[in-house]
Amino acid sequence: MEIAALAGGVGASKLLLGLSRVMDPRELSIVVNTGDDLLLHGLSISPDLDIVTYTLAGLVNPDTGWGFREETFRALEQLALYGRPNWFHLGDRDLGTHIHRTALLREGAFLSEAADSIRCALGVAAKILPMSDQAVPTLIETDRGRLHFQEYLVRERAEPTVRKIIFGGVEHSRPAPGVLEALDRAASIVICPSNPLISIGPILAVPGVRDALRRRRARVIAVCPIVGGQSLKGPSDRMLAQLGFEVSALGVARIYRDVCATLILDPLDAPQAPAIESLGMEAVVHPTVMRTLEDKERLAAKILEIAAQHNAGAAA
Ligand code: FO1
Repeated sequence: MEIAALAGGVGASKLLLGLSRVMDPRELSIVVNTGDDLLLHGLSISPDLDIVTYTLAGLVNPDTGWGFREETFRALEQLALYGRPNWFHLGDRDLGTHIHRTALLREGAFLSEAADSIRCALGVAAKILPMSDQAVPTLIETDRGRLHFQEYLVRERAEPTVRKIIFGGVEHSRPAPGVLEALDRAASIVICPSNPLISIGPILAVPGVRDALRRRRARVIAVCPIVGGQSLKGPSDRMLAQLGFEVSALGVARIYRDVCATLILDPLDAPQAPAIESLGMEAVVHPTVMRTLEDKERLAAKILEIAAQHNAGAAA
């Protein structure tokens, strides 16, 4: 049973690790947000692609959820000595990835080919696809001016008030090779528990992707990233509120209702299930907070159970 997933970074990777352990990972295709990508020190950096790849390779730093475990930062110290910005913490080993990706792109490769090269070298069996081979930077219009997403999140610590989110040049982008095929072929499509606006939003904005999900809406399962009115990771809750969205499972359901038929929400939010169902979605109550490997595998197994039901329903 093939599964496709739409993913941001840290939150998504927890679920993807669970999925890759309870199914044949070769049947898992992951479409990753690249709106967070940035150019720094002349290097092409793709944080979400790397977070997903390092996590599935068992190499991610467990404390941060990004970067390599047991990383050192000697090169960054040296860059700072030369007066270069050091607010984005690039580790020594991580820099190897960025140098390799940048070299491949300079040699004429596409981002999807670079992502595949890194995935294969790190021994990851699941397919990892960037949402697009074209650059679609996520820009945040704030009370302190327009910022690149990483400047907003990391340099400014998500402190500025968000007024608008812009997916730069998205109208000229195309889904990367394999993305639409994976979405069309999958028994189920999983929207990982990532920020709906700045992690999943950019993927859905690539021309053709939202329509692909709408066509397969009955097979789309989203895991709610908001639990008890708070985001599981990062500034999603603040950002949703600043842009006028309700910070709740119901608020997330409203954002996804056109592309998704099933929303998995935490038992803490069970009282919202009837309101979610009145939007024409199925609300499945299941623990979504993933602290341990067992939590990740349990949620992944629940998703496979729903996917199998979808499959059986379609066959009947
Ligand atoms: N997040 C931080 O909060 N601070 C950092 O210095 C930082 C560096 C970094 C380097 C490589 C990488 O792949 C990810 C990194 N992240 C860092 C995470 C990243 O900014 C975000 O978590 C994602 O872009 C959002 O999914």
